[in-house]
Amino acid sequence: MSSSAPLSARVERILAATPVHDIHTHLYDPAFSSLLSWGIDEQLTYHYLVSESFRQMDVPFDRFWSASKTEQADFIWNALFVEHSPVSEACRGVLTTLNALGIEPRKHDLASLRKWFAAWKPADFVERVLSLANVASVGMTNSPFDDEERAYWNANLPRDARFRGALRIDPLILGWTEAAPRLRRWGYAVGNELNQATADEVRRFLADYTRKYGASYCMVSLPPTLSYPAAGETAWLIDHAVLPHCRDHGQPFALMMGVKRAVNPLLRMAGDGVGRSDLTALQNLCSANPANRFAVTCLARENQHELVVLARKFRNLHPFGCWWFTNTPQLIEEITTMRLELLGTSFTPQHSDARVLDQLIYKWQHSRALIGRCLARKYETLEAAGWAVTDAEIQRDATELLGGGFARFCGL
Ligand code: HDL
Ligand code: ZN
Repeated sequence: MSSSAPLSARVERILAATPVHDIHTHLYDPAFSSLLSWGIDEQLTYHYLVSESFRQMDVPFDRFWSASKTEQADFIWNALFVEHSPVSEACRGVLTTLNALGIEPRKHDLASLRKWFAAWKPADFVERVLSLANVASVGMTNSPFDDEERAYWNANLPRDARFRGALRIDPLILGWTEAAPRLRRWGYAVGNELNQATADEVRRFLADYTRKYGASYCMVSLPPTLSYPAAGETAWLIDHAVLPHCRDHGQPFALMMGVKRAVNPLLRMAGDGVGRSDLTALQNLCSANPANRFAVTCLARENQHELVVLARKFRNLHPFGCWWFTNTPQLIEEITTMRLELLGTSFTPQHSDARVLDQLIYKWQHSRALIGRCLARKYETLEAAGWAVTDAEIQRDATELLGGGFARFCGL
């Protein structure tokens, strides 16, 4: 397509053709077979749809949770697709995914959809999805505290290099009382007292699992109440173990700020909520630790502008993603435009957070379209000021936004 083509079409073409490095998902290497989630029932029982379906059906919680995955999917399909229009982002995502896979959802009932998915070999389906989504790599969420996952790592299975490790350490820094005895059982001589000897052993634990899981960064999700500096175990472990570990390994510390866990425990994984964080904690982290790098996403819409302004003040702060409840077309456009207008291209607009492999298709089709729309609008204003962008420049920007900038920030 020549440069005389409409700008929006050039941007759309280049973004679609640029493989994305998805920096945060809950997907696993296909070798971790029981942990890799895929197929129509997994898509429909995604916790986003679970919470939405309870609003449209009067199934008692314990009746739902005691049902099979298939029956749960039946409940959800009926409540959100048959009895009501599937206009939510997560519902639309199922339809986008089926459509991209060549299925006309209106012409199928769940039984025939299940038959269609059952015909796939997992390895072939992985290739199909990664190709359709044009995803070059998938950042996993690897928790040393997840026993089922630990067993797969201990089995030393041949790994798919496209599935990249990331060390998830919520239990370590948010639940030290429960984590300390587990570290001791794993051979790390941490005491109950937070002193240098304990810090050294926590750092040895982080280094061992960074190496074992091939992690390119450490990540934690944080409550809106996080304060820093502060007394208490969380700030102490961050200061004395996590940040020195990240400096030793030249890795960023990834913070996902503002989650309120178990707002409604009856919804189980679907029961988490959002709270506005006091980003003074982030300001203090960036300011007090200039040799550390922080990749940060915030869950509250109200935190987005302050996060961007903080990123203007601290070059060791890299905003990323429209996370979870902000992963909607309206908020992706708002947040991405805000970031472009205040940070240029020095941020990472999206991660998928996919839990089900198939979701990579819709999460990236929807986000590429929105990122492209925001970018094209900015390029149009440049052209109006006499600065016509070339395809090569659009490609450079797309590569940076779709994971190249984050890779550089990670020192990869
Ligand atoms: O803590 C996280 O990484 C969140 O992404 C949660 O896993 C959440 O349940 C989720 O999947 N959000 O998209
Ligand atoms: Zn996540």
